Amino acid sequence: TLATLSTAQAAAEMPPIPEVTGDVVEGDGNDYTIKFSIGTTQSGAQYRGLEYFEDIVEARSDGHIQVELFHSAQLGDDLQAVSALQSGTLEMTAPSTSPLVNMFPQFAVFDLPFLFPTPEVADEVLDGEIGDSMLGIASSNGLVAIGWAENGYRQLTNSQAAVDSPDDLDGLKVRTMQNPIHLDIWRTLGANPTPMSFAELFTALEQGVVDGQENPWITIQSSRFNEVQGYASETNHVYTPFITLVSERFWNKLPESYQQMLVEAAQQMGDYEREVSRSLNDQIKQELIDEGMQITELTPEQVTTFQESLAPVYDNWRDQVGGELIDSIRATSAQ
Ligand code: TK8
Repeated sequence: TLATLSTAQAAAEMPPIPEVTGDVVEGDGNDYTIKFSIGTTQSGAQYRGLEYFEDIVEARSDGHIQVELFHSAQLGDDLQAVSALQSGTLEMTAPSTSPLVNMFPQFAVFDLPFLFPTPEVADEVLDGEIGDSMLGIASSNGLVAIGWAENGYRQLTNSQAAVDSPDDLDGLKVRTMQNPIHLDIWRTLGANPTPMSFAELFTALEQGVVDGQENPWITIQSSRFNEVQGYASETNHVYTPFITLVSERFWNKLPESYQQMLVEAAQQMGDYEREVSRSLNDQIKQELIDEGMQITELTPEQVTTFQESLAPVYDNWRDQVGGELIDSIRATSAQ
């Protein structure tokens, strides 16, 4: 089918999985298995990153750690996978930060609209002091947070009509992640938002339970949302990271040498996954157009209209997120 074919083409043009670097690490003589589950599909950038992670960990542990990969929420959606980590029935997952905001209120910074103007700014924040402190915050509640990757810049899709201004959103039923800032964003824009797990989304779009959703191009295509959504708008309204999490129960069984190696592998995976995601972004947008999706690109003035409409969201969340944090990210952007 067309969808399978284009997925295969996209895969062919992904940057190749790098060679594993780094020495074999001495463990404690025991063998371990890591089940690593994600919500996105096998044809996305995230899964490709996991394949690299598997290569690194199996090579550097000399086969003493086996990594088993699960995609498409086979072992649960983002929230279910996180609670499986907490209870110790799953070893690793990499959710979007947004569904975790009730557990880690500081993550709300990643939900503020238009805060990260470029991927470079996102990298500086994630790979710098702010990102490190967020990993520290998320290393609690039975979780150990060991790195960042990206879901990416989110784009609106819908089944009804082209959207280039908040006026077009009046009453549109938009699925959001399970996150109060996202709900606020779409309410503020005049839409009718419903929070829902990603695992239920395709069916909800197909059956018309919701009219639209928002996700990065690569997630839209790899989940084949374009088969049930005729229109898209290049809004880039939120930049969503993926956070790499390990079950603390599992982590505490590992010798320190393996813990350190997993941190290094998560960093290498995150760098590579972001490279894949970014190199595919424009290519996949074009493929979506070729497959018949009508994509509306916004003029700078139209983007400004969205930004101005969303000013109240900053007023509502500034205290929870922390004014200083917002200002320091703005200062990073201004450099
Ligand atoms: C995948 C999710 C997804 C996210 C969402 O597990 O729920 O819309 O963007 O990609 O993390």
